[in-house]
Amino acid sequence: SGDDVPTVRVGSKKFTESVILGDMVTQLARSTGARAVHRRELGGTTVLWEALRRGELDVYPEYTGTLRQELLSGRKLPDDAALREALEEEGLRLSAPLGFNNTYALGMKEAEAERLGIRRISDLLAHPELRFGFSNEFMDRADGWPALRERYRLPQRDVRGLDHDLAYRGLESGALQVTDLYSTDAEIAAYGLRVLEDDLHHFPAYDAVLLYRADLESRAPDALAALRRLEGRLSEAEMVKLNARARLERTPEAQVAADFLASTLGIT
Ligand code: PBE
Repeated sequence: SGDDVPTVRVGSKKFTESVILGDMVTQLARSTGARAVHRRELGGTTVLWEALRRGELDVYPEYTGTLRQELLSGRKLPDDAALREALEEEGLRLSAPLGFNNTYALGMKEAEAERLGIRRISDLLAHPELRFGFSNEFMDRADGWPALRERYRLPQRDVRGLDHDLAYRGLESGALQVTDLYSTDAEIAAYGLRVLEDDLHHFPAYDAVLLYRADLESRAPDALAALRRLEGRLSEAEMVKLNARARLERTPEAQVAADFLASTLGIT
């Protein structure tokens, strides 16, 4: 009967890549006959994490570095086994990595970085006058601006928070000179930005994974198996291309997701 059809509740964060991945998950779940709802752009990292823990969501795309440095930053997690164990205590599990790392990085317009001789984050020490603009979440996170400033002893004081999607236009107009990039953003190449070397290795790896409630394994095993077909299937180059279709060509995320599933996994 229809009552046997499980419902999978999917979430995504407020940025394009997260929505594309959420749409892939939603479509994969539906391909097994499950019902799936996608709460798109539900909020920032903490909002998604809390909704999952409260049982309002079953699954959302997350990043290993975000789990380690932000969500579980109070705990000692020397390796992946320790990370999985800490999540298990919350009733949560991880897929294997999807295949790409989306790290934070600092970026500047190529010509300006060249003129000022800036290649590494350490080079910013010699330019206290630069105008910084960081995504709101980066301003607050345990791996974000306060820790980065301390690690590199950065002297800049003209630092503001903004919506990540506005940062690229801010660089274009000159309102900002330095911003946090997400390394799979299509704008990095499109706007000709220089990604500064993280020479003190402040940022960890942010491998994309699916974070899900352990009870999904008994409640919707077929849907979960379908989602896990994304494991190891998304290279960094592929993810940049998908982000470019959505952000630069304005193709709806659901269409980008559907085209990827059709061409890579033969799911229509
Ligand atoms: N990231 C880098 C962040 C945003 C940019 C993908 C690791 C995150 O969503 O956790």
